[in-house]
Amino acid sequence: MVELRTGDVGLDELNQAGRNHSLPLEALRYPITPAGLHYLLIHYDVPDTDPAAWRVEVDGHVAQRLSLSIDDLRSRPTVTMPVTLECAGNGRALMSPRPVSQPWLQGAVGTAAWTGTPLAPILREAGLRGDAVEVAFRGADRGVEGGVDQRYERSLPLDEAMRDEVLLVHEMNGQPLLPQHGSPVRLLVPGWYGMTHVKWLTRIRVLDQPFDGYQMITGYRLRTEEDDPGEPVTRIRPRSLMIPPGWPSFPERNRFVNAGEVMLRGRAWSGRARIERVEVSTDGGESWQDASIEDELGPFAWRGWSFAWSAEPGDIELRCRATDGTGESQPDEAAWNLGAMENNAVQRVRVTVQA
Ligand SMILES: Nc1nc2c(c(=O)[nH]1)N[C@H]1C(S)=C(S)[C@@H](COP(=O)(O)O)O[C@H]1N2
Ligand SMILES: [Mo]
Repeated sequence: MVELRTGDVGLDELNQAGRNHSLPLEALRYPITPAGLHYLLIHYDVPDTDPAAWRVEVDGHVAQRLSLSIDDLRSRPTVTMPVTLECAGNGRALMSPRPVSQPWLQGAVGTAAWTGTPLAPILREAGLRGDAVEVAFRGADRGVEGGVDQRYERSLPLDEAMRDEVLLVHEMNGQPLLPQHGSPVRLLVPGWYGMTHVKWLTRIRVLDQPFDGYQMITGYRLRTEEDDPGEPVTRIRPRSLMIPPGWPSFPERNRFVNAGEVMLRGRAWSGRARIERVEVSTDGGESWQDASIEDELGPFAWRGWSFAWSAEPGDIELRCRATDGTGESQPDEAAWNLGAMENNAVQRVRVTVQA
């Protein structure tokens, strides 16, 4: 049973919010998010890990099992890629009712330069058996979720696992992974929502049938009723965010700017196709104008955008909206589901413009 709530967040949600922080939106100014400002989501506890003794076991429907140390992974061909990660639950706290979970506003996103080695050659080395259909990835962390005692574990269909950009990463922004981001090694699946990028990776299992673990079958499904099997959450939907302009009040975080030209800036991303367009509304969604967009940092990373706003005195609601190459745009209101996932509704920022 999913417990749904409306109204204020409770102490259980506050505990999650304190453990798992979002990107402060002003940090959208950095093309590569400094590691300490990157959002964080850990379902259970950060496990106690020892990089020197670490092994990643590759087994299941393979010709030959492998057991890889961190040095083994480091000595393999190395790739560094800027990749935007976003939690599938981003925006959850703005939905009503919401499930008791991590109560994100909108900052569950970040872009890091990840360094690691491609997964596909490792699977080829192990020798995929003809009956292989999926690959499951297990983390070292253990917890009870939905009444199920588990290790955090997610799977990918074989063709997704074999894509060139799927990496086993051991560095973030040129530094060994921090404990909270999956030290010593995590999976990176560019384009997919955050839950796919399994941290503290201990085991890679090749399966001859779809994996039926909790995080695949119960968690990360789009359902509107409990007994509906639902669609799986996969790739990131288009979204844009702006750096809230001006200065905030404390603690309400109301915002103020001076009248005159204000340069609005932000980032836009999608895991489905290239971002093609970003629009801005400075009149609460009545009218929209195109922002200028910068080149992307890479095929799986966000694009910067900017828009020169002539701010006139008054109380204003700003909005921004991204469209990707599939033609999908952000909706004004998010479609509701039990897990409050894939909320990519347009951001609204209220600003008082002072004369
Ligand atoms: N082992 C493990 N991997 C995990 C998680 C977890 O709780 N345990 N959380 C997932 C979720 S839901 C997200 S959104 C991302 C967050 O990655 P980050 O904390 O490095 O930003 O990690 C994913 N990988
Ligand atoms: Mo997530």
